Amino acid sequence: MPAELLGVFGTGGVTKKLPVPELGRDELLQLHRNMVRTRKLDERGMKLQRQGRIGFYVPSFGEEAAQIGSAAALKKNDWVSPSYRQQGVALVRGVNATEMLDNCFGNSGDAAKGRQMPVHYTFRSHNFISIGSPIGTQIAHATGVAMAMRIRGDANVCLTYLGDGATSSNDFHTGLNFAGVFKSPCVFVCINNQYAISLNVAGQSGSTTIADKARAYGMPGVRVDGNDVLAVYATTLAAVEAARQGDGPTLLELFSFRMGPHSSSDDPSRYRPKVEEDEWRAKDPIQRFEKWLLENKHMTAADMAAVHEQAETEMAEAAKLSETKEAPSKDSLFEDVYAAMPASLKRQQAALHAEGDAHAQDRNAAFPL
Ligand SMILES: Cc1ncc(C[n+]2csc(CCOP(=O)(O)OP(=O)(O)O)c2C)c(N)n1
Repeated sequence: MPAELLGVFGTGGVTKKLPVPELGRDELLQLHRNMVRTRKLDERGMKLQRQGRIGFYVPSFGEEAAQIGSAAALKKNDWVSPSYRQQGVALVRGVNATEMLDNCFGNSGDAAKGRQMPVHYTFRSHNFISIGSPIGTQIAHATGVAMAMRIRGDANVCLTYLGDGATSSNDFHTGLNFAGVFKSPCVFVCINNQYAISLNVAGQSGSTTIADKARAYGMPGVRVDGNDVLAVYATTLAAVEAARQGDGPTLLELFSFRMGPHSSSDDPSRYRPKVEEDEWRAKDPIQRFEKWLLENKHMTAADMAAVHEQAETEMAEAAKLSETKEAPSKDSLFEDVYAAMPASLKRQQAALHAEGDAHAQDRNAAFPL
């Protein structure tokens, strides 16, 4: 029998209802605030790209509940091994929007010193591992990180994010197989947004659900309404605590939908029926949570409007600040590889300086994606 679909709100095809998790009002409001901040950051990122001010962006529209609910279940010392659609997770980990947009601008504030693609963040002090573009590599990294923590005797968990497409990668098998055998304290969170760029999940997997795949690796597979932030929080917390107590890994499938394009280079109208998009727009995770918050009298409509306005201002100001920062220095090109720079690199560095501003006009060349 395929895995049940769990939910707290009880709509959206849920087959098993969960109790409301024990969260105080401040925690509920924090979940809401971070979901709205994620939406506003994505809107800002897309606008910056459309205006030609950054080269590329990857929005996570529709996946706010999946990101915020799962990340909220982690403790400060836990680790995250993310995919490239996890800006909401970074916000929950305490990264500020300017730090993220610094990466998108590739400026001197960027932790990756402008050497990465936009939206490929790395935040060591927030236990947020560098994002890599090759699909699935973060899964095997997470298993290894979790195993290393266990060998060191830390009571920490590593949570990794992957898309439905990533379940076809070699690293999915490698990571889940190893974790299943050695009981790594790891949680595999698959945000099933139903598309790997243009390929629908049915073209990706012969399995009825992604959660069902867990059985083959000897771990629980849990399928959750990924647009229900309370269900995501409750199920992730249970999986994280099981891993922390030595009970081994879990595969969570957060069933959701990518409401926007795959990236700023994509046009989903070429491969996705509009009726499907309309159907999922009606299940917008922010609107669903807001409905619940209103019904349960945790917030008023005016409170919500204020949160949206603050988040809008926060992201506009972050973008303004990032855009004023200078590019990384030319000398940073030569840093971080050798403790003592070899003579060959010193010659190249001198040659670069001798060129002066000869290639200044190339600086604003269009990004190739
Ligand atoms: C190994 C590898 N193959 C192909 C690609 C090109 N690619 C980039 S994103 C993507 C789709 C991934 O889909 P999914 O894992 O479902 O995640 P989503 O983008 O939906 O969040 C592909 C095929 C890649 N980056 N790496």
